[in-house]
Amino acid sequence: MNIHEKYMYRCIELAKIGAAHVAPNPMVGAVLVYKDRIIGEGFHEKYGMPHAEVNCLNSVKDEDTRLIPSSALYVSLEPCAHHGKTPPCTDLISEKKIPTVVVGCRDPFAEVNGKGIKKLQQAGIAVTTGVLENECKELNKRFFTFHTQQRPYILLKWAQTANGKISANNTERLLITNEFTNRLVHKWRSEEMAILVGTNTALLDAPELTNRLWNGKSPVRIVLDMDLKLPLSLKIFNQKQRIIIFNAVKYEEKENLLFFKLKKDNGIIHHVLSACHQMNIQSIMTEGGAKLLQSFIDAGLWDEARIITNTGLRVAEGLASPKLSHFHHLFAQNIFTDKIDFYYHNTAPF
Ligand code: AOF
Ligand code: ZN
Repeated sequence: MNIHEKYMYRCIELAKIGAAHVAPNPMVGAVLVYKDRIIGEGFHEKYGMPHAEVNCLNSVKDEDTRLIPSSALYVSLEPCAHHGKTPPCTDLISEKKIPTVVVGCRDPFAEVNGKGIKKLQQAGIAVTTGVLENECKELNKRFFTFHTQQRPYILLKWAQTANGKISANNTERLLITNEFTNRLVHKWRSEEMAILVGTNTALLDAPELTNRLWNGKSPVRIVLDMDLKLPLSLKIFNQKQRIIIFNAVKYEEKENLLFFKLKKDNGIIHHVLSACHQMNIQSIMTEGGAKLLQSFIDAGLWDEARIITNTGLRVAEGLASPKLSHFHHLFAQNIFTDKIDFYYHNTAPF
């Protein structure tokens, strides 16, 4: 590991502390280094609040401020050049007379996208880019997918028995995963902006789709109910969190319920994703059912899959789980008899 990478890893570590508080902004970390000594550190802590660079420079001790014009600033994402909720970081970097900036990766957000690096260079600052570029992009895989593909990052999740069934052949809900895994799944829910299920899952499983077994924000709930068949008495419609009901009947908004009308044709998934993009939903976890998951897979519209297999459970008959294709297996994790396989679509994206 070279010296640039060492400090960029620290930026990534810092950035991660902002997880769950900064979306739809990216997680960003910054480190200020004077002669191989860190004199300032910061990260983007909360959406709408100061950027990593600002917090990093504010953290410099009084006795070290005179060193700022001789230091190098490391930042995991290209410094912004636009006026958003906060002023441009590039201006601050120039004002502080920082001579060297090392950037992890370019910001894909249209308002920045290269303009930050250009502005720094025009101010006579030496800029090095692409240090741990893949790691920095992966850190913000949701943000990158949203801005480069104009759709949310799609995480598929399902649980299956050892013989590949996601439900038994009766109306009773089949509980596949153990209580530790359930907590992990709720943690995952807290990390995504939205959670999506189809009509049958909403009806038969009657889930609440909140992350009540974990801390933090619950995702926005999304249900596909084209013909508005679901009774409003279902738990999913409670007022605990916002719910978007994609349907082909009406557009109506009341309190936490948004009925969003879509064209009913064979491009429904595309319509859902572009509506989510319009609503600034950066990531979606799709929890089922099998048909809906399979249509995402078949359309090639997914980024990551987490499949939980209870290796100790078999049912004689049941609904077959979806079949993943074009995947890259990342790793597996075991929680008692539950085995969780993590996959990326195609090869690792970054
Ligand atoms: C940075 N450093 O720490 C972050 C950046 O509305 P604002 O002002 O918060 O700007 C949000 C945009 O700024 C966001 O979409 C992304 O392009 C960039 N985020 N940039 O220089 C940071 N979080
Ligand atoms: Zn900024």
